[in-house]
Amino acid sequence: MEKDAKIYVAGHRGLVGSALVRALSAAGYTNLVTRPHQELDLTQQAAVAAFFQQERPHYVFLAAARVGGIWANQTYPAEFIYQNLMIQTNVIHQAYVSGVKKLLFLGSSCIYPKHCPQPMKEEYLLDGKLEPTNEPYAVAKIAGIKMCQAYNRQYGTCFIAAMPTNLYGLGDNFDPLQSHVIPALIRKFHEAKVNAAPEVTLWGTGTPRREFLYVDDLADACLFLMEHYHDGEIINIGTGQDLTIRELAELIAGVVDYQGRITFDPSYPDGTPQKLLDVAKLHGLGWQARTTLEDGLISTIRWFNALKPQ
Ligand code: GFB
Repeated sequence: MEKDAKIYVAGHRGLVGSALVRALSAAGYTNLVTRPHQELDLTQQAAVAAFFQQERPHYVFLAAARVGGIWANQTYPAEFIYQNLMIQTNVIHQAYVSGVKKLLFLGSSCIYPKHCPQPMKEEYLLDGKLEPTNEPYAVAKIAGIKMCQAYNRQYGTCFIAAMPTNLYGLGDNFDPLQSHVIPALIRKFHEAKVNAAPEVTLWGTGTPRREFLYVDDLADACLFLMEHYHDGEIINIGTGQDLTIRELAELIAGVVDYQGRITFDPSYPDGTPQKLLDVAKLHGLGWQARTTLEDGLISTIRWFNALKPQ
């Protein structure tokens, strides 16, 4: 990507999009195009077509999506499948129509089967049944992958698709119900400490294993892939390391300095038993995550505390 190339970051106010804007700006890219949701609703076909005709970006990072944790996925399945299908279909199609040089579509590690061998290699896509808690979201993301590949095959586009593992970091959603596990736990432990609560109850059994990537590392990987990856096959982005939700909870409680009891409520769903990406392909290209989970948590908690003073 030339430093003055016009680059559209779709979803620039979200966790991923805002990290992409930080990374692109820091790397000296000067011609970024963004639109807040109030000005451009990406679920609206005509509005997206008009935007692409007007702006004609050279490169697109497609980070706009309806996302949420396990509860949000279970509670709003229709919104998750509808909004994601609409957003990605409109953006990918208009990127083709307006002659975008290259597009990066962001999927998710939940596209892999529920009982996938671990770590999950790219080739396991569509090898088995999906995890029911997020099937509508995963189906939308799989449609996005297949759409990129179909357009590449039929129209000769260069649309690449990367699958990040569970993400966290600055700009995350800390809603107690709708968020992913890391922001939820940061908030729960923070509030328990402030209120001197003797116990914090978390969802599920605490035994599922998850891999977490700091969102600024993800943004770095996305820029790297825009420069160095031109293949239509999907590529995983992760750290290659996982831990149990209980271990994660103990780590976050330690950073927040919460000393009460941690209990689990198994009436809440666990989701997939393990989600660990095989990152050999990405490592082979020369990219590796830099931020340890502990350092990433410290930065995220600092950001959260600045946002919500006690
Ligand atoms: O991050 P999370 O919501 O999503 O939950 P998934 C991860 C694990 O943490 C689950 C447990 O086993 C939860 O039961 N957990 C414990 C909690 N306490 C809490 C809590 O207070 N809040 C939350 N949210 N979880 C999502 C998918 O799955 O992963 C999305 O639903 C997406 O589609 C995302 O792919 C990356 O890892 O289970």
